[in-house]
Amino acid sequence: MTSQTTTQADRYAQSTAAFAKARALMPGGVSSPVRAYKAVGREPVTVRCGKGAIVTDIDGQEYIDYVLSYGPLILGHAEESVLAAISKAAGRGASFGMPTEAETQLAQVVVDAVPSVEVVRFVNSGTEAVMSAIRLARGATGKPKIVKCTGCYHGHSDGLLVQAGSGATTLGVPSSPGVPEAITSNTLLIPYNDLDAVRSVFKEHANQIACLVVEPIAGNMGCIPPAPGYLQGLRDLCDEFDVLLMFDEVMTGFRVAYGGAQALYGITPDLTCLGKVIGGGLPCAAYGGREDLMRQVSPDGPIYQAGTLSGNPLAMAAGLATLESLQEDGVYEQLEASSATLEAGLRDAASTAGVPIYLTRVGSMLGLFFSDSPITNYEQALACNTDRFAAFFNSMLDNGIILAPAQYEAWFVSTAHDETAIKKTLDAAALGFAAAIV
Ligand code: KE4
Repeated sequence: MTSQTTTQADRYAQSTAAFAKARALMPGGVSSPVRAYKAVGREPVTVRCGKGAIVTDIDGQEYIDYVLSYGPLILGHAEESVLAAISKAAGRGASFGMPTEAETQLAQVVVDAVPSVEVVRFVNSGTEAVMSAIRLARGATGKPKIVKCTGCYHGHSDGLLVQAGSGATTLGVPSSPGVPEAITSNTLLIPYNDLDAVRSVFKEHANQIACLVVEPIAGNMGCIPPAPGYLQGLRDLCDEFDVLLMFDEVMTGFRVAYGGAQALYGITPDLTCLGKVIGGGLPCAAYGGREDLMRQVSPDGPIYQAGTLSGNPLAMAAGLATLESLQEDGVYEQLEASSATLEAGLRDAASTAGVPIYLTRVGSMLGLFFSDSPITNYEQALACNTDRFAAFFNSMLDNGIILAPAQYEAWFVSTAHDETAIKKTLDAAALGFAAAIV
């Protein structure tokens, strides 16, 4: 029996029935594992629709949404200008497999916005963006190895499904069946926020490392900002050891600032991966960077990468409408103000309930850790009290607030999260922290 009482079971009756059907047909009943709610000990709600900051489940219950599709919906659900752009594009045809002006328009917006991007290629997911950018880094440098941080997630391509294995140099070993060790042996793992570890692995594998890929703000072990000087240190060490620096800004791009984390912190990588916000909720991602590197991508150069639906006109339209809205004066200031109010209120509510938390925030991206000590890397994140997180999550859901169902995800705020939504969230959080004292 799940953690729901009988009346709660009635509240979620349609979702429960729908999830049973889904489970019969799809692994875990979902199209992506985190959505199955395994980490919080209950069945997920099935969503009927969304509008602004609210999603409504098929039982008719409304929730203030901090998942926002794990980041893309920075303007909230079903935003009018995005809907209109998608509808207009759809009326002209869904896909052509031929150049369209919309791709060039969105490419121009990305190149103008993101400091490192001189040339850009659109793909369909963040996984595809990072996988392709790594192939480019290896092809351009002729070096086989890559370096990533434990706790950072860059999609599910084989070489990135690794965990620290045995061996002094933290050689990557597969974190999933089906991934050959021959592939993960080229992936080297280091802790996040540790420049000594970077220097050490660069020295040990000198001349073998094509790139270091990193989330400039880690968003897949909760939200963990870079330590002061960390990103500059990465830039300096990559220059010293002739390693390409790749920022995975799939989550942070256009989220924490219009130019992403690289604009916010003033550090320019050699390659950048984007996703989520640039598609406005439709499947769209991209990789880009220095022109001398990107011109090596097919058909300009020999490094192959392709995609039937890459640059899809509907996704381009949704992305263009979204990024155009983000160019308006005051948008990021509004996101900053509402997110800061949420942060302060969460701190107060946890303090009142006597629950130790470690709360992080960069712009409209937050991390709430049930921990009485700071969280700066994956090892520390793993030590969090996930039972308290689950209790908090379930209480929030039952009180009309829907969060990502795992301690190791971030909260996202949209321009649609107004004062009323934030206040309702904080009222629910007071109950949630009281429930979390387990
Ligand atoms: P996708 O392949 O899911 O579009 O992107 C992979 C990816 C790459 N890089 C970063 C920094 C990411 O955050 C992601 C995907 N983020 C997760 C959220 N933790 C997507 C949610 C999911 O897997 O369902």
